[in-house]
Amino acid sequence: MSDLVGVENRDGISLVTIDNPPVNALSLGVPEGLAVALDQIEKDSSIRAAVLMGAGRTFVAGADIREFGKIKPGSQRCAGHLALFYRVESCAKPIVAAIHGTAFGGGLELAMSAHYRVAVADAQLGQPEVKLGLIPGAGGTQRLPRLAGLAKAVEMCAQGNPIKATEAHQLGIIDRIVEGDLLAGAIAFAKEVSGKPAPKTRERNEELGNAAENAPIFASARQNAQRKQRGLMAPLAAIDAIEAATRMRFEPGCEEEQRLFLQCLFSEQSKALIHVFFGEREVAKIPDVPKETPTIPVNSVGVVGAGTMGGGIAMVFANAGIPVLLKEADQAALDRGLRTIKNNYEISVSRGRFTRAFVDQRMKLIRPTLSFEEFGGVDMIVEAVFEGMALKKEVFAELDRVCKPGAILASNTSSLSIDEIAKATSRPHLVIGTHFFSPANVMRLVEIVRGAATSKEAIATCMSLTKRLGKIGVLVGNCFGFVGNRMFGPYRREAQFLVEEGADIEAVDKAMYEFGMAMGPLATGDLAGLDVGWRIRKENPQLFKEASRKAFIEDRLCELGRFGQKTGAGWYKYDDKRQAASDAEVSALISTWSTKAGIPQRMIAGEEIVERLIYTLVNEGARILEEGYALRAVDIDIIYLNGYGFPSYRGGPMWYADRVGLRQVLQRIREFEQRFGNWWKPAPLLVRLAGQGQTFSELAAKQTVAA
Ligand code: T1G
Ligand code: NAD
Repeated sequence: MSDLVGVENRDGISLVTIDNPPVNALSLGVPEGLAVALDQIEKDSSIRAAVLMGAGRTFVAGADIREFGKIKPGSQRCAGHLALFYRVESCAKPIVAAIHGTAFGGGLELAMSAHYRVAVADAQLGQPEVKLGLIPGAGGTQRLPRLAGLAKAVEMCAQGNPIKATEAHQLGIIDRIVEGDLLAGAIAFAKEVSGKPAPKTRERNEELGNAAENAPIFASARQNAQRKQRGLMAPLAAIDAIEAATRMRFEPGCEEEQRLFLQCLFSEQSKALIHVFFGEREVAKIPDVPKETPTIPVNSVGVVGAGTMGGGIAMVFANAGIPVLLKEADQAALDRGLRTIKNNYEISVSRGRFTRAFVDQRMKLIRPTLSFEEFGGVDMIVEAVFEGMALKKEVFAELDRVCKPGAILASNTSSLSIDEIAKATSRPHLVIGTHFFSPANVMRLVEIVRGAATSKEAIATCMSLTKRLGKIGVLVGNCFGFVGNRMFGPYRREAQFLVEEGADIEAVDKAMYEFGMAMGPLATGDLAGLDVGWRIRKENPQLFKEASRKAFIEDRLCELGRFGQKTGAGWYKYDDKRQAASDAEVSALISTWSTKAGIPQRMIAGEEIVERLIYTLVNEGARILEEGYALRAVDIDIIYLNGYGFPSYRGGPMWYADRVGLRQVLQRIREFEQRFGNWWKPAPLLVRLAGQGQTFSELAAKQTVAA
């Protein structure tokens, strides 16, 4: 008997407990233990029914994702779950799945193969496989539509979002919501149904509709997937599998599901998304800041500056139920900031994201002020005033004076040195960077910037706080532009070079959009504001003196006041609905200045555009890793997926390079260095890894980031 599955006889009810912490995944030994339990249930005449339950905090959270990498084409591993669940369903004695925590993926498939399901009200049920680039592979696409109906099954499998047990009860997936003790409730239920015929989900076809009524459901689901999950193959495969359930009997339907599942499993997309799944968990681990490091309680915060970022950051804290003191320089700016917050909330209510009551509550948590004197009681401050060192130091000196000794002082600076800012205070150990991304109330990423003196407590506090805010915190070192912007600068510079050499603005953006980026580099510049980079270039000429070539078009655009969407024109011109259109004036400006600079014009293929832009990210990422400003390559990947719209199904720039092959990437970079110039000098780490046939992913985590 596997020690991962326990069986005991409770007065004629067999209690089968899966005990495989932390999430009772169907790891090796669990299906085997379940098979033995089934033998006992079937053979033991004293057993009238059975209850299936997870030990600890959850039911089964799915197949063991770590095992997927070991599955080779032709292996029976996943078909194994299918066969086992068929046996569960075929058992003559009723089996009741008792659900708490999460029943996800193979966990929900197991529960649906049981004859009945009971759950506590706050349990969650879902088929999140598409988030791993997969589809349910153990009968989920065949059983879920039979229980929940077609439309809901398509939604759950194609989008991958969980539902609460209460909704699952209304849908007919769950037979009873158990108040109080789940085990007692499940055993009582099992006693009620023992001796009755055990209903098989696979025989329930009444919810499968007919071709005519189903066609619009599948059509709109496919449209939705192509629009909202652009480039992802798994959502479409999940829809195909569910459609098979409406066209075929159960068993051939499962075979079709298996075929589509294996297609996804062996795809590059799934490998990338599984890398992302574990990456999002890995970035929370900082080798020299162990998880037992004490944290500073944060139950109230102050935000200084209510502009583009300050307003969004105040909403993030209020949404998490943390009271916010929001300070501005003057009443007009404060009113403007509060108006923007209110408008953003109105948009969320109109889109059904928040209820009116929720928004009213949250607005009450945001208290405006014009005085620093009120900051004496707050646990943490996030500063988001204009990007200038002198002003930041002035503000931090004030905060250091008025805030209580243990309060953390964080800056949302996107490029300035945390160490320099900390010099304005008497508490450099409590000064840290919390670099949110615009719009702060939407973007999931927060770069947490470690200064030379920043304490482990301050780091641990900010890492756990970002999780509490529903964000992903990634620890980075204190170099110029930290990790994300340090890579993004050269990326956007290379985009300018491509345009200066003759590539169309639209062609550059289109190539990157088709590669999967949320937006092309030039359109992104217009969104963020071309003046932000212009001011940084003017204030930090030392940063660009090395490169033998300087991009010039954006400076020319800014000199004409074309800052992008905020001024109605940048690389593109914008109408009052911010719809972009190409602008002949810009094309003329480019050819004038490129001719003046003597840059030969040529047609540039999409492939070269993608390679030059992505390999720029990779090369700079390799330098950052080597210099120790990021702990792992996956940290860079998670930053780019959650802060810069890099396609998740490509895993991030460093993972992508690993999959292309570092030798191939290096060879192309060397060719670009030959053709274009020294800014393409390959990063020493890339040269070394390519030489040794290694990958970025194999690099061990650094102990800590460089300050
Ligand atoms: N397999 C292996 N490890 C897993 C795992 C899984 N399914 N789920 C979680 N872990 C690890 C995770 O890496 C972390 O490890 C620890 O458990 C705690 O997780 C056949 C094909 C359940 C909501 O997609 O969504 O079934 O970092 O930090 O925030 O058709 O984990 O501590 O070393 O996330 O409380 C489908 C994935 C699989 C669910 C808990 N199932 N898991 O969240 O903890 S495919 C999923 C989650 C499948 C079938 C198909 C969440 C959670 P470490 P955590 P949490
Ligand atoms: P912004 O110009 O929109 O807002 C700055 C606000 O600070 C203004 O409203 C101004 O009135 C206020 N302010 C100035 N002095 C003040 C003082 N003494 N007390 C209180 N308020 C004061 O700028 P932003 O885009 O929100 O940027 C703020 C910070 O966030 C900068 O450091 C910037 O680099 C960083 N950042 C910006 C973005 C972005 O995309 N805009 C993204 C990440 C980080």
